[in-house]
Amino acid sequence: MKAPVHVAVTGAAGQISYSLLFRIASGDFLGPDQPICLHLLEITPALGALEGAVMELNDCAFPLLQSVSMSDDAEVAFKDIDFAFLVGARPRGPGMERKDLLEANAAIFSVQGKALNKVAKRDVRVLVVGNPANTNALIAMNNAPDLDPRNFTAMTRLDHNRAMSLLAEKTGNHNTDVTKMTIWGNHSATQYPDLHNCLINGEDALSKVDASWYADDFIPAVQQRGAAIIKARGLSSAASAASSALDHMRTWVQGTADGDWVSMGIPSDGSYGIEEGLIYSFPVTVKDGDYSIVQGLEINDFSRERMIATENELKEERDGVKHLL
Ligand code: NAX
Repeated sequence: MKAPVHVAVTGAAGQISYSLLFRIASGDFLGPDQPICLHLLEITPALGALEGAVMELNDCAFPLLQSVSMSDDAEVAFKDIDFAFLVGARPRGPGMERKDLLEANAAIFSVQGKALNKVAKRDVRVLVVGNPANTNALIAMNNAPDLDPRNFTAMTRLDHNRAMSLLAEKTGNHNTDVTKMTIWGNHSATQYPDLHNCLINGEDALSKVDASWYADDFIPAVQQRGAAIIKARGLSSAASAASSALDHMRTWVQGTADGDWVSMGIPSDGSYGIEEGLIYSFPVTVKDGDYSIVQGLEINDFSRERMIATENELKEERDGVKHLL
């Protein structure tokens, strides 16, 4: 039997985790032969609810699940972990301004970044799901000076998956027929889902749809999909977010398929003129556990304008929390 991997999940009593924990423990993350130890982090008032979720995890009698620990202290939860799913975040409360929300989350992610820096394995892979995901990842990364910045990522895989599925539906194909989808920028309404390099069954996706559908329907539909789900369900996306978080981490470990890529929020190295250091979503390929930004894509004026708009939003978010970086 393989040695267990140690996986931390924050916000473990929340709704995304209610799907995520069970899928990690059942083998959906790293396969049916990889034992798992779960390290769960919650705020103190939610530890009671978390106990209930842990009782259910135990009741599943998952063969792969070796241990489950709970804590309200990040330095305890992150001790010697291999993977961190940072899902927990402060939701926007009544009357809370965007600035207050950024600050409240910045405070959480600076503490968690410091804890990762102090106690996690040196090659820990970190995925930030909690919003504002890109800027939260930036804060965690900047508070972990002893860890490789490349190990801090933010989730835009849900946006990527949404875009693939909406395009497949529109063109009467299956999502597995769609390759080379790209989400640029922030996981927010400014993100830019780009079809210029996207293929459907190996053929140019843009040749299969109207330019007006692309600009006026598709892009806003991907950008607003989260809001559409809240409207329909009365709750924000949870199972799909958990599923995409698993996709993100699994791809990071196992690699991308030949001839395809995925979207990941990662520290910019200046590629495509995006300011270095921002956590920006790029198209990436992954090989041997390491990601590389897809280079050499042609960027036209339509794309450039949208890539800059979402970059500007990320700069504003960063400038709002500069004191915590
Ligand atoms: P919930 O409110 O159901 O759960 C969040 C949990 O985090 C709560 O149990 C809370 O007690 C806990 N928490 C708060 N502060 C914490 C801290 N300092 N340490 C540990 N735990 C803490 O939210 P849920 O629906 O699970 O969503 C979680 C986050 O994911 C939200 O920020 C949400 O906006 C974000 N999302 C991000 C997505 C993405 O694609 N990047 C998509 C889905 C989702 O909207």
